[in-house]
Amino acid sequence: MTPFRSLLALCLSATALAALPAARPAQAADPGMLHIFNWTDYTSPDMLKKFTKETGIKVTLDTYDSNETLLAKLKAGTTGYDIVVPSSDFVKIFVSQGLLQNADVASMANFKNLEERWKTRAWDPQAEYTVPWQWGTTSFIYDTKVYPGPVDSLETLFKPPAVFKGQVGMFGSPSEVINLALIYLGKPVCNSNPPDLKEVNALLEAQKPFVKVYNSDGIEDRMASGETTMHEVWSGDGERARVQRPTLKYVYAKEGGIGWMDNLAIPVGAPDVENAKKFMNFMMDPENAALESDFAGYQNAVVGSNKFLKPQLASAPEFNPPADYKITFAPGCPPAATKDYDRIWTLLRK
Ligand code: SPD
Repeated sequence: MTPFRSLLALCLSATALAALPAARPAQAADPGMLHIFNWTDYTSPDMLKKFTKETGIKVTLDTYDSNETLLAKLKAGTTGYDIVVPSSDFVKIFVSQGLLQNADVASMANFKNLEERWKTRAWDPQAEYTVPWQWGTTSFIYDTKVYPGPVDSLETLFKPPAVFKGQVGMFGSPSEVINLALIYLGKPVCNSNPPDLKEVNALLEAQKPFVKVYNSDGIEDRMASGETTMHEVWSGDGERARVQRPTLKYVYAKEGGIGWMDNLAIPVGAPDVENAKKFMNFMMDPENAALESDFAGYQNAVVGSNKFLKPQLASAPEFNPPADYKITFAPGCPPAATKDYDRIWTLLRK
């Protein structure tokens, strides 16, 4: 981990999800403050400093590990957060449960800076609730020193060679693990077809002896230190791990992978909606979006940001999927599929 990132990790360890109170106490608007709740290792300290310098608004940051965790927190009641960052496949679930505010994003001054293809998105067709944050792909990374390969299939992750016994990391949330398993099996994602889910169940149970940990946090450290030698991963976290351990390789599998976009949104009950909107608008500026991409390792949706990127990221393989790579953007799973996923997950984690 670079000194820059270890500093952030140090700050975040104090706010790791396990140590979080169930919710920040509900509070009146705290003038000059913005409370952000975002995924772990996903918020550029330089970008936050610039935001505070330009607006005078101070920022607090707490972190979480999955959409499921964020959903549970928001459902439990007012959290005291002004900004949360749900993924594309969860935005509609949050909106349908009345957990997000309409922020009229399309009317914001910097909205014009978004790439045309991201101005409206399937999960927010009128650009009301969300601003694109970062997008990337989900696949896996492995250490070529441990297993020379070649590797071109998700089979290596789900039916690992013997050398990976007890060495594999998988994400810690049902939607992320089961949707990728369905891609490997050539089945539709968000699937509640019993025979398909039976196959998924068998696949994951057979993979289990190879799995050391189901955890979406700490992947970069585990892979950089060699604690795990293969891991399900998001592309940017894979890039960050590979920079530290150059023998790691992110796989663009022949079966394809999952695509997603994480999105800034304002939860119902946010203490300071105006500060939240200022932050949303700030993130649609090319230089600010590039600062964030440089830190996290993912693409953003802002035209003109690429010229501000570090060359190391701009040319990274994890940042540049091959043109013919099949990327499936998962839709929000219907309640029936979510229930089935939870059942498979509970059995797996016993
Ligand atoms: N380091 C955190 C990266 C967060 C990525 N979110 C991806 C969600 C995909 N469902």
